Amino acid sequence: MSGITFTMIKPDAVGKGHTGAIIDMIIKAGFRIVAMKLTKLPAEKAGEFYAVHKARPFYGELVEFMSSGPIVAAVLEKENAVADFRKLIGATDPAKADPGTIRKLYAASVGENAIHGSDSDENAEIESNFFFSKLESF
Ligand code: 3AN
Repeated sequence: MSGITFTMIKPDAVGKGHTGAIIDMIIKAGFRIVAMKLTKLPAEKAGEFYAVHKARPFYGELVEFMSSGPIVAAVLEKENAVADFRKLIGATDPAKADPGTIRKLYAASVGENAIHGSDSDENAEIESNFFFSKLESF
């Protein structure tokens, strides 16, 4: 069954000029881009997006980082999208990410880890709706 996932190429990866290479990997892995935009998150919006992490010690740092520069947000479609995309991006900590994954190639640290991928179908839907109206996807 076809499903969707949501991704953000984070400010570190966009700032270092890795956007094109990462989008190329996503397309070659078989994902269809349903919606995509280059945008910048005000701290307030970044805080809202990561509200589930509010109690974690790194929340302030995460919000500051995610609003520090442009990001690329996208909705991706593929069979088994959530799990397959998590495989493509690799572990949260790039030191533990498998070779050939996006985080292994482009992430510097657990905090500045290049890319986001939804962790469930439910969150994929919520996160996609946070950034895009249904009219913007096709
Ligand atoms: P993932 O992005 O792999 O789902 P989560 O949900 O555990 O990982 O964490 C969300 C985001 O919070 C990560 N992408 C990362 O940017 C940040 N983060 C997670 N753990 C840490 C940490 N120990 N220190 C700083 N930032 C962290």
